[in-house]
Amino acid sequence: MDHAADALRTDLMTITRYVLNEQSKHPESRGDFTILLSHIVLGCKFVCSSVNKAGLAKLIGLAGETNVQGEEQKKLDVLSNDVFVKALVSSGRTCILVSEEDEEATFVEPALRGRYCVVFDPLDGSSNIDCGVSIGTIFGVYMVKDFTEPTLDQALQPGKNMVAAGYCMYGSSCTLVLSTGSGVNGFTLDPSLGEFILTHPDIKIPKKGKIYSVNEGNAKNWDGPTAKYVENCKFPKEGSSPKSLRYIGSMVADVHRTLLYGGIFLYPADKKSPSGKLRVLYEVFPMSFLMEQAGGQAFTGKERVKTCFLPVVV
Ligand code: AFP
Repeated sequence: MDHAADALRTDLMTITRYVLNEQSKHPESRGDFTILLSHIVLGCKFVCSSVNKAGLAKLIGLAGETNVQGEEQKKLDVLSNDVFVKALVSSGRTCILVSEEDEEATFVEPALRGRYCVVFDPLDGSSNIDCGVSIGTIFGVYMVKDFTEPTLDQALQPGKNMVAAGYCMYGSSCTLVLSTGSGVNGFTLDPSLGEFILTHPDIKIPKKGKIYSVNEGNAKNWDGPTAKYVENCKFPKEGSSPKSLRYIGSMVADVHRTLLYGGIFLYPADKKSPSGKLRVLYEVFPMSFLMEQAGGQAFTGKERVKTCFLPVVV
């Protein structure tokens, strides 16, 4: 990339401009998705700013703690959930929200209902917050046929029915990766402009990768084929080089690296977690959507993730 030319670039493709361009390709579109996305983007900016300030503001403390002003503090993941729920409800384009932080789905009040159901993990990788490692928000969007009377089964749809998915990674930079079903694009937040700018157009996962990514601490509980696969990454047949191991423990960061550098990320089911640890609806389905849109694959080990309900490997 020519950084000098980049610095002089004045014709910026912001995420809003990008989505409006896409919208204009569908004359029947009423702009609902554009509005929904602008509210998701607002949530991402808010959480990014909170993550950046977390150390200073002591947002990383336990929920229920009080700060020096005697105000109750919210843990970062609780705060992020509040931010996204409010942003999504106020968009007027959602009818059901399913969040990793809430035990029950949120049914939006009738006056604010719209035709989308959003499933999301507001702050995934939260065990990494206290040490400043990359974390992220993951989201998937379904369309609901009859949004006047939404029911829970409209949120419990297979991944293949998703109409859009993405994640925002809060790392050394803040990057929002999005697919609306025709490829994957990455946008980086320019803090001076407060805008996400298209920096990674049409992401395609490299055909071959030299990295495998897995929590090997679980190896003693893996089944035979999984153990054999990982063994082969380390001790390949004569003539091939071993793969490198990279594991962050924050799915957004591990998937982001896999999308850009190639390779495999897996969280296999094991004796301790027979259905795997990753949450199907708001972790595995959105990431599988993105992987496939970027030319990659997502498997449970037995079948394509997007057509099933119990995936264990991405
Ligand atoms: P937390 O949000 O509890 O940190 O979980 C993160 C996560 O769901 C996913 O982002 C990681 O890939 C995975 O769990 C890490 O799990 P291990 O810590 O068991 O490796």
